Amino acid sequence: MAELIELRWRTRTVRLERGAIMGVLNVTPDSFSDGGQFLGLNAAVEQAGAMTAAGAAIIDVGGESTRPGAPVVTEEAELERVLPVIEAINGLRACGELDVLISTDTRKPAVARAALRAGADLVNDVTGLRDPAMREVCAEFGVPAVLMHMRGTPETLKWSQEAQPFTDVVIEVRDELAALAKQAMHAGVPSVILDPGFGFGKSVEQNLELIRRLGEIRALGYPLLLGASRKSTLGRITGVTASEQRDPASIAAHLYGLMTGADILRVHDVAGHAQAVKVWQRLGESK
Ligand code: HH2
Repeated sequence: MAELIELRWRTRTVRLERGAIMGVLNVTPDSFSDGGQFLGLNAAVEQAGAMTAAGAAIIDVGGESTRPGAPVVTEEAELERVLPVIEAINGLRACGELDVLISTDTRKPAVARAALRAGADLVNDVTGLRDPAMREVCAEFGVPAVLMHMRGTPETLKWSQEAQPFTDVVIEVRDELAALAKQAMHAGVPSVILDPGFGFGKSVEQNLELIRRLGEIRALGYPLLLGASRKSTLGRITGVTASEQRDPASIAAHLYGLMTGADILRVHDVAGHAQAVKVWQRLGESK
């Protein structure tokens, strides 16, 4: 039996196996890997169904790319992209056709609020709920949140892969995430999942060091999410320039991350990861 991790809502608790998969569903024209592929409602909902059938426990619906240089998306445009998709997935769940959690990948409080109203179960915020209004929304709806690490303040944050100066990247990311978690819990967010922010303002070596020493962040006692899927660090290591061809590299990075402390993997290739995770889970079972 695989180890379980607990996500808490105000009114319920969900237990997921370690190695649970969050499938990426970007409803954007410009995401670095799947941009433009799932812009139409039918294509997006079909992909959500395919990812669920392949083993995703969570579908992460995003309407704004975080790739370096991506244009800022207005609240209206982001809502227009993600709401119909969340409503449709929620509708399929209501009639028993899909069994999956929905997360809203946004840093905008109004988008998070509307997404939660439309049926999203949790919030995935790459800015770590730094904005007090984001903490308020999660507390008000009583939902868990993924707090990702990225250096900067809400005013100065820009999507950047320029490596930030860290003396010890793992200790500093751990301490910054601990402070964000404390802030969120204090505001009444029922539970949080921490994420080191692979590829966000970190060098290749810093990203690798984070994966090698995830256990030090896991020791804070919160579930840990890792999102290395198809990212440019993997391209730099392997020389594979087309991001959609980096799934084998993604699986290698994620399996290593599971060994060092990750609980949930945020991935594009759900089927490939589901196979790999099953084998990893069986290998970890004692006879
Ligand atoms: N990475 C991306 C977006 N959201 N959320 C979490 N929690 N962790 C991550 O590592 C993370 C994230 C970037 O990847 P992707 O969504 O594939 O691309 P884009 O931002 O271009 O849409």
